[in-house]
Amino acid sequence: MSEILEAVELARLSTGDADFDARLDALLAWEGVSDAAVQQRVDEIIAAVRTRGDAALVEASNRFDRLSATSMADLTLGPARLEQAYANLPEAQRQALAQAAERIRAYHERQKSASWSFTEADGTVLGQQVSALDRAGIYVPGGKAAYPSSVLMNAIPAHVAGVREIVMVVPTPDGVLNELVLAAAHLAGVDHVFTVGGAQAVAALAYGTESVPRVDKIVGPGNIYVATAKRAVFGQVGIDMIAGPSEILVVSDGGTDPEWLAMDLFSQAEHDEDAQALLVSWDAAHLEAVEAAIERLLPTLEREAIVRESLARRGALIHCRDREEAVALINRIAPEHLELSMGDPEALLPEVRHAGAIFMGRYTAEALGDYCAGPNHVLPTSGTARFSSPLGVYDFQKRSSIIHCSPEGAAALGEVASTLARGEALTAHARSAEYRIPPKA
Ligand code: HSO
Ligand code: ZN
Repeated sequence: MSEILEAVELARLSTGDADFDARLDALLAWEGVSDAAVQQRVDEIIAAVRTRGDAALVEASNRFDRLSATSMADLTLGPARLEQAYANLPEAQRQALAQAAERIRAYHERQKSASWSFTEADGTVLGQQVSALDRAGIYVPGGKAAYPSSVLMNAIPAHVAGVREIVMVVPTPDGVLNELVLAAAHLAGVDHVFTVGGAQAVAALAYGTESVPRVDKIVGPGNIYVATAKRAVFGQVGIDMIAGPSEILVVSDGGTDPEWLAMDLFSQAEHDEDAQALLVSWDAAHLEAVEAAIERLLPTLEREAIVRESLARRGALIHCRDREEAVALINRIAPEHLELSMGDPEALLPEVRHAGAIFMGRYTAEALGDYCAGPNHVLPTSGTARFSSPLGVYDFQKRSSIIHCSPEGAAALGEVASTLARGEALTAHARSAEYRIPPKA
């Protein structure tokens, strides 16, 4: 059978269909990380690294990545090596990387939150002091998802927040290093790189070894072993999120070139067979035109097989009645990426409550945001935009509360605290507060 004659397998849904809700739910369903066998292996690896440190880390790396390291020195890259990777890049790549890094940095600078305080009438000062984490660990996947752009997106917010030390881990199966990833690490201000990956790398970052400094938070995507390990060490360290496959929801008013939209859907679908690309429109003829464009353009793709599989597994063209239905769908799906491909996206924007990143108008391809527009491309997936936000500077900052009572303030608050403390039968609390109340004259 000829490839060219093969029709694309892509679900077509209409909000008017009786089974619409069930079909949409089935498309959106995504099983998170929950495999008992994986869990057990991960626990064993973590225990080994925790108790035997570098030796276990070297052993696991040799075994899983087919290396022959004799010590952590063989799995460590210093600043000079990162700088060399940057210097040796082809000029066009070096410039593009530098331009992207600069725009990402400028955008994230605006996210920095500052300490604040205020003074009450009796002189008591209340406030919040913001400080950066001491150390952040960045997990960079090896293999098919080794993205230099993700190094920038994870490390730059940490750097902007003022994190003192940024440690990156990246597996190098068969010893293969990705020079662009190292160059990005140099640009983003990464301090150390260890060429280790998997659960063993997560364990090393969480507990520290003789060579790997213990970090305070681990960010970055990874395979099921990495995700399971991050879950297991949460509490010992902070983590960012457990990311699912990437998704895009395009909402079109019918006025955008169907080929542009087909390629926008492909750009997300080419990440992974489980990635999700959805198109919603109230213009039925337009949906057909995009479907035709998909058929036409699919054979021109380098990653045609992955895209076909992704569209067949989780893609859909969805017809809705009007803009109101489109808005309801957006908020129900809570997509990682939302393209409002229309002439007046501002009219719809205030009604969008749940989306990781919103790409406005016909010209804003998601791909621009993936690399260089400035906002972060690490975004909440699988509907978690209902309660979470893009990775940002705020993920590397934390807050301490400040209370500085004046004598008058201590007296006034002492009365309140004493009453509540006696109500809880915590009399040492009550007396501690009462000591600060001057005796009545
Ligand atoms: N769309 C991906 C990010 C990415 N795209 C990296 C290309 N490189 C997840 O947001
Ligand atoms: Zn992408």
